[in-house]
Amino acid sequence: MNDSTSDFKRDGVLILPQVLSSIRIKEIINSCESTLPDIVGTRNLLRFGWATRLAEELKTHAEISSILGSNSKVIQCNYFSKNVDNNWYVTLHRDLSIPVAKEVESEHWSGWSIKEGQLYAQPPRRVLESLVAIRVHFEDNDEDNGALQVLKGSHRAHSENNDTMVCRVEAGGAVIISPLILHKSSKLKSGRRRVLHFVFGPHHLPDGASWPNADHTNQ
Ligand SMILES: O=C(O)CCC(=O)C(=O)O
Repeated sequence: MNDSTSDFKRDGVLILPQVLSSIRIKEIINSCESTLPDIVGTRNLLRFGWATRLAEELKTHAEISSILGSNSKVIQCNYFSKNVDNNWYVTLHRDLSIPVAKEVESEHWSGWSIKEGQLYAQPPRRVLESLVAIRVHFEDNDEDNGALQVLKGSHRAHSENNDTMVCRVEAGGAVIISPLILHKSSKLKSGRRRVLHFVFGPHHLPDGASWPNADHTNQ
C-alpha cells in the first residue's frame, strides 16, 4: 500500500492536486453545461457517456487506482453547482444510501427511498466501508466558496476527537472521501463551486441486491 492509500484509509479523506488538466476540465465543463443547463444538483449522471468515460479516466490515475483497487465499479455520479444565486449549506452527515435495482427482503438493508426516480437504500455497513467518493473540482475551492469540511478519521467505527479539515483544492484537483466520513459544507460567500461527485464500489452487493443498470448514452 503506498503512502497516499494508507493516509486515505487512516483519515477517510485525501486531497489530490492536478488530477485533470485545465484543458480536460474545460471539456468536462462544456459537456456538463450542454447536458445539464441551469442544474443546481443532480445525482444520476451515469446516464451520460461523458460521465462514465471520466470515471474510467479517473481509475487510470496512479493514486486513485491504488485507492480503488483493481476491481471497482462506478456506481453513482452527482453534480453540485453552488453559486450566490443557488447557495446552500449541509450539516454534518454521512452518506448512507446507495442506488439499487430493486428492493430486497433483508434485515440488513433499510431506508428504502426514491430520489430522482431511482431507488436508494442503506446497505450493511461493510458495503459502505468499501465505497470511495471522488470529487472532481471545476474551480479552486476554499472556505470562501463553500468547501467541504470533514472530521478526519470519523469514517472508522470507533473514532473520537476528530479534527475538522477544510478540503481546500485547486481546479482540476480531487477530494477523495469515504462516504462514511462526517462531512458538511457552508454557503459560499462569493464566486461559484462546481463539483462532480463520483462514487465507486464493488461489482456485487450482498443479500441478493444489485446495482441499477445504467442507461448509458453517448453524449
Ligand atoms: O458538496 C457539498 O456541498 C455537500 C455534498 C454532500 O454533502 C454530500 O455529497 O453528501
